[in-house]
Amino acid sequence: MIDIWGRPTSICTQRVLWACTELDLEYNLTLASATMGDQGHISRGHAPYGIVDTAAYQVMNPNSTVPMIKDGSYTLWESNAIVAYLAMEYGAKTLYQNDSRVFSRSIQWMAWTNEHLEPSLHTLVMELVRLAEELRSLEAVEPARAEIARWLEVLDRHLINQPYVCGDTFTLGDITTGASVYRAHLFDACPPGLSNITKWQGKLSKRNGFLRHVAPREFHLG
Ligand SMILES: N[C@@H](CCC(=O)N[C@@H](CS)C(=O)NCC(=O)O)C(=O)O
Repeated sequence: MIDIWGRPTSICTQRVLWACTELDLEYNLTLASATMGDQGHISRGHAPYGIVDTAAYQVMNPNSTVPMIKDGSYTLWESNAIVAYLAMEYGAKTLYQNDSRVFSRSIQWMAWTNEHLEPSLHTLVMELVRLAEELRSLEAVEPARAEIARWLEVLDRHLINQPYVCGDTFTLGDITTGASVYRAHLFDACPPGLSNITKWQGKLSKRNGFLRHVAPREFHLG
């Protein structure tokens, strides 16, 4: 049994939970966060789940962020590292065909997602949903959408000749990238006409891990 600390509204936690579902892994999820709770963000007066600011948690994750996992005595933070660990440990064949080139190509797209999509997605989720209205900077919204759109055009061109980010088969790379692109779509940052992305998202949207951990709109817009 793997212990996971996180929250359903965290895109980084969603990656880990989706990977567990792909791999049929049993896990125990402890809700944890310094900024979000059941009702929403702390800036709107809501109580956070907590735990991340305790000394016991910080020994395992000095960043006080989520997600984090504990598998036996092994602790790990950084969601893409966690997804990579789960794939190597429990699903090399399932999530990267046990092929180091496919694994590295997956990591390439996971890093691309963090580098090019996540900062602007963070802006959108904070400014449009999470922050109390008096704290929002709405002038940041359109530049964030434009930045995401620019990179999604790169991804769309990449998907012209292949159904998944690493080729013909679903991999861990599709988990991280797919969840973030879904969020971009919910925040109107996905320009019309990117038909290869639409086809790819259509395939991802049928997977159990996506349906359970990423698809619910309230995980992004709540
Ligand atoms: N790059 C890190 C980011 C970690 C991070 O900032 N996580 C967010 C949630 S996606 C967080 O902990 N937010 C503050 C909180 O919930 O207390 C990862 O991928 O795990």
